[in-house]
Amino acid sequence: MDKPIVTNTTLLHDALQGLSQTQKTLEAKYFYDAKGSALFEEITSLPEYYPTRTEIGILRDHANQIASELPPDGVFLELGSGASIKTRILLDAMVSLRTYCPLDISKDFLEQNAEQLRTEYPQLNVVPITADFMTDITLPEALVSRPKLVFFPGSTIGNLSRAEAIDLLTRLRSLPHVSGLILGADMVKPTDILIPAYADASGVTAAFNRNLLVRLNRETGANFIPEQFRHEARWDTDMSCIEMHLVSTKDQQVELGGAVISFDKGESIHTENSHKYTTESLAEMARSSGWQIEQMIQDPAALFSVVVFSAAP
Ligand code: SAH
Ligand code: AVI
Repeated sequence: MDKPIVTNTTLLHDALQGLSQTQKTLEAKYFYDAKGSALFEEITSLPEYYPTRTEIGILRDHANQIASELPPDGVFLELGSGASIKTRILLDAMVSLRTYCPLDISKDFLEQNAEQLRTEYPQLNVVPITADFMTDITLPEALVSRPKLVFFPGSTIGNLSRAEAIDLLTRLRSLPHVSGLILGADMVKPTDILIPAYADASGVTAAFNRNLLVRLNRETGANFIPEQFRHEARWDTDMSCIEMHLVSTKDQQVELGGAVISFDKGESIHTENSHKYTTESLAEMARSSGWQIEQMIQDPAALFSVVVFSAAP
C-alpha cells in the first residue's frame, strides 16, 4: 500500500496527540482552512446564529464612539479578522486611520481579503499578518513604536480556555504602545437559543465541524469517513460553554500517521469550546489581565457585549 502523503506535520502531530487522549480532541484553530473559513462565513448569516448580526448591530449603533478610541496616528490591529466584515463598520468611522493590520491563521483567506480591502479603501495601508495568536503576535518592525488599538470581535476569545484567554489578554496588554482593546464577547443565555445556534437546521455548522476530518484526510493522509461522524452541540453549565463534538456513528478504525485510532459507537471527538460570559466574568477577566473596562456595550436583549478596555494603569 502507498504511504499516505503528509503536507502538514504540525497538524499530524497535534491530531495524534489529541486523538490519543481518553476524551479525544482536535484543536478548533484547525477549522479554518479555505473551506472552513468559507463555511464560517455561511454560519454568520444563519437565522439561528445570532452573535454576528447582534455584534454588527452594536458596532453600527456605537461606531463613532468606538472609533474615537483610536489614538492619533494609531494602528488598528484585528485578531482573527477572517473576512473583516464587521471591521468595515469601524474603518468607515475611523476617518484618520492610516494602517490596518488584520491578523489571522488562515493565510490564503487573509491575503485574499486584504487585497479586497485595499481596493475598497485605497487610502489605507493594509498590512496582513499570518500568525497563530496563541503563540506569537509579532508586528512588522515599522509598526512597533506606533500607538495601537486592538480589535478582537466575534467572541473568538470564547474558543479559548479561561487560562488561555487571560494569557492572550495579558500579552495584548503588554504589546508596545497599546492604548485599548475592543472585545466582542457572547453572553450566557437560555439553551433554547444557544443550542440551535451551534446545531442549525440546515446543517452548515455540521459541515463546518466535519470539514475538520476532510482537512485531516487531505493534509495528513488520514482515512476518516466524515459521514460516519455525527455533529453534536452540548451545553456545559459549569463551564458556561457550548461544546461541539463529532460522534462516531459506529465502531470504526481510522489510520493516521501510521497509528490506528479506534472509535466505539457513540464515542466523540471534542472539536470546539465556545465560552459564554456574564458581566461579572468579563470584569474578572479584565482584572486578571491588567485591563481596565471603560464600557460594556450590549444589545437591548443582552445577547452580546462589545467591551471597551483601556490600558490606563
Ligand atoms: N472576526 C470574524 C471572524 C471570526 S471566525 C468575525 O467576527 O466574524 C474566527 C477567526 O479567527 C477565523 O478567521 C480564524 O481563522 C481565526 N483564528 C482562529 N484561531 C486562530 C489563532 N489561533 N490564531 C489566529 N487566528 C485564528
Ligand atoms: C469563531 N467562533 C467565535 C465561533 C463560535 O461561535 O464559537 C465558531 C463557531 N463554531 C460553530 N459555530 C461558529
